[in-house]
Amino acid sequence: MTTLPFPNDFLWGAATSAYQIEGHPLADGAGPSIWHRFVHQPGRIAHDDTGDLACDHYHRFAEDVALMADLGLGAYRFSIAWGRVLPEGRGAVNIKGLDFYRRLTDALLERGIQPMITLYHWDLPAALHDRGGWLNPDSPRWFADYARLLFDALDDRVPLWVTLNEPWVVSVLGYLEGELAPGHQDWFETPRVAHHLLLAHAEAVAAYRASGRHRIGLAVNLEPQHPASSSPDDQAAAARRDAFINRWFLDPLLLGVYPSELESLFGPAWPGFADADLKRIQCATDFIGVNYYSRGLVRAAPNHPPLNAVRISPTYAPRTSMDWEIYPQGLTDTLLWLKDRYGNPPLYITENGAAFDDPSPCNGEVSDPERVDYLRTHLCAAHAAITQGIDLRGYFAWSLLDNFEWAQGYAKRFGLVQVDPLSQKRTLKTSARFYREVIGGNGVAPSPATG
Ligand code: PNW
Repeated sequence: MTTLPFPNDFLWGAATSAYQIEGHPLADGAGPSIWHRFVHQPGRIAHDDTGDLACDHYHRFAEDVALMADLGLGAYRFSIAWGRVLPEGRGAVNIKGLDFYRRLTDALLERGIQPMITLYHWDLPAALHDRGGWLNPDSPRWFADYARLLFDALDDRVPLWVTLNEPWVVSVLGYLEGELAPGHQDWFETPRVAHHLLLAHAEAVAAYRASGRHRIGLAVNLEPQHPASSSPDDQAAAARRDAFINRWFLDPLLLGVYPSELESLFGPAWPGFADADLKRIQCATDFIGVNYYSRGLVRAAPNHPPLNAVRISPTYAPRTSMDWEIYPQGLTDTLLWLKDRYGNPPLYITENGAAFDDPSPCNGEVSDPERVDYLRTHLCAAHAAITQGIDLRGYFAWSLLDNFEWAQGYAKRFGLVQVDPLSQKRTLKTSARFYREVIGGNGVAPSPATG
């Protein structure tokens, strides 16, 4: 069988986030998050689903860690709910909340699974939101204080840290489009939130340099932007969207400047930022985490400020049940673009995966050939970029479990493992078995037919 081999020390993992899987968001003294509030506003989430129970991982983490071991995972990326550890977001520590993450970390290490901890996957403590949240210039310091607490508690056992998950999604879907918590639609707020998130990352990295002994990075969502037609308007729209999505956070972090396009896009809503801030933001980050799902096919749309561009779903192309085009080549292109533009930084694919309408279990297994195909083609795409010299250290499938897919609730399922929302029963999908073989062989066969 022809298999494409991955580097010897390549890390094979799967990813989740706290609010999406844990359930019991107020248990043991935890403070509510903006997500807890948001889901309890009627009409915000499909079917008014909530994360109140989610995958009940808060109680079932030992079973879930056993599942990970069964799949042969070498690493697991999870996030910490800030409000479990600091119910008010700052100040008094809730030891029971911290203990949950200590027990989870130890359970992983006992099975030889390396933890990668994301400090912020969107669940800001509501108490901090009431003080302005990410709009408050003190927010980077709040975040760094919280980060320092976790470094002190867990860095002796945790080799990989991610400060923020997808600051673009936090800023744009949370503060401009309003689809995610806190549900604002204000383009004066958006660039300020983005700036404070970049400063928060920088402050946390600075705190890590003082005491941390391992590696810390940032996870960003990236997608190549292609014009939907050869018209100059569509081409210009795709270029704007590239600056807006792919370069907004990475240019200041790695090159020390915001893309100049942003100022013209936001016009009067773009604040001037101090040079000292930009100096602070351009900080040594040990790796970039890449969350890759699809590409953007972009059409000019004059009535859609600030971008005047929209992403369309090509009806002729294969799509997932999120309506996202399946476009593996875009992963190779994204990884090579990172190498060329930013000088070959160390990379992890911190998320990659797909939602499909899976069937019910049959003979103890869930058949999901489309997800197997998605994973196979994207792993081949990652391999192609490795052969062209990128420094890719690991791959994390999104997601280990079917979970709470934000505004889509439980309707969209990304898991390698099916979770029945009523019985909480976990059932392996074919894709989980496929991934176990990839991990076992440290490589991927390009097509089942050649096997
Ligand atoms: C990521 N976009 O979100 C998140 O990190 C996960 O929590 C989430 O479950 C997963 O992708 C699947 O949606 C994204 O519009 C949400 O470009 C939206 C976009 C990208 C990523």
